[in-house]
Amino acid sequence: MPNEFKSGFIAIVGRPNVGKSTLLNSLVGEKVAIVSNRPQTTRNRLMGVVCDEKYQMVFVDTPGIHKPRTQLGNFMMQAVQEGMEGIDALVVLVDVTAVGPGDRQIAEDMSRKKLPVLLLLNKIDLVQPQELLRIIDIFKEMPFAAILPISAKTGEGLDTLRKELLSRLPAGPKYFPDDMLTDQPERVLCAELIREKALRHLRDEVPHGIGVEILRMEKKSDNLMEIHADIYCEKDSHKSIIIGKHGAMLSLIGKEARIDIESLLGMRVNLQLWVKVRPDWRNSKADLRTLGYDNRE
Ligand SMILES: Nc1nc2c(ncn2[C@@H]2O[C@H](COP(=O)(O)OP(=O)(O)OP(=O)(O)O)[C@@H](O)[C@H]2O)c(=O)[nH]1
Ligand SMILES: [Mg+2]
Repeated sequence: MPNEFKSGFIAIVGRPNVGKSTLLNSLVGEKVAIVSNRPQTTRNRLMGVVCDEKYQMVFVDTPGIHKPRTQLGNFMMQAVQEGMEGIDALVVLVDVTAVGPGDRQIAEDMSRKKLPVLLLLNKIDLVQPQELLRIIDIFKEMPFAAILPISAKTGEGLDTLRKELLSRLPAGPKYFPDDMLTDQPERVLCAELIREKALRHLRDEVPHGIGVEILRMEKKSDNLMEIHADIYCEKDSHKSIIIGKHGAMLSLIGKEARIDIESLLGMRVNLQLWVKVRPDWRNSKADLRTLGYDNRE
């Protein structure tokens, strides 16, 4: 039946930093996932819902595929696996400015899955057409349902992507209400926005060891939310960097996070941040559980 409602779950996978979360946000039209130019920004799987009168596409963003070196890394890779369970289609992203053997291996493995798999060549706004042709050549023998050049950032190619996906989705129900954009609770979104600002301003090994725990969210009036959060880091030296000279770095992170959280919650926010040293928290079961990186459902 040509007019049947279509729906389905579509996982977004690929190496770290290729633009998976940027793509999710562009498709949803709102920021539901944090984005940074540091690899391993996304640590958990999360959903973004895209609706129309004819369809509902539920995109599942996943952490970048990498070799885990910590318990947190194991959790992230498990989130990738779980993100690919029960899906109707899969999109594999590569960054056209940085295609390596890891991308080839992932593309090869994913292209053989028994469901529609699309390869997205992302960040085409950064390369010349000649270079794009060379990259298409690398993947063209692999059994993808389609290979599409896109820019998650500018939106180029996303209409074609939606059409290609729609033509491959089954008839199905509306899984989520029209106004639901993501499965992430406000508390998690707030913690993520704080982490995003920390990633933006910190470098070297500091970003990887950052975790954010929301301790308390308390509505003080109709128009004011008070939020207390801890920023975890792994060493005293990292703590000094995060706090910065006379507290300048922490106050910058706090200010930027507060602006985003205010627009998310639609009210004024009083954001109180503390920095805590938690040596090796990425290998501590208790800390991972506190931060929501828990393998048990
Ligand atoms: N120029 C350009 N930059 C992009 C594009 N898509 C993503 N980026 C940038 O690439 C970086 C990584 O983007 P993310 O969306 O965080 O990548 P990711 O694949 O989710 O990364 P992980 O969560 O670490 O696996 C950010 O700096 C984005 O702004 C694009 O189409 N063009
Ligand atoms: Mg991401």
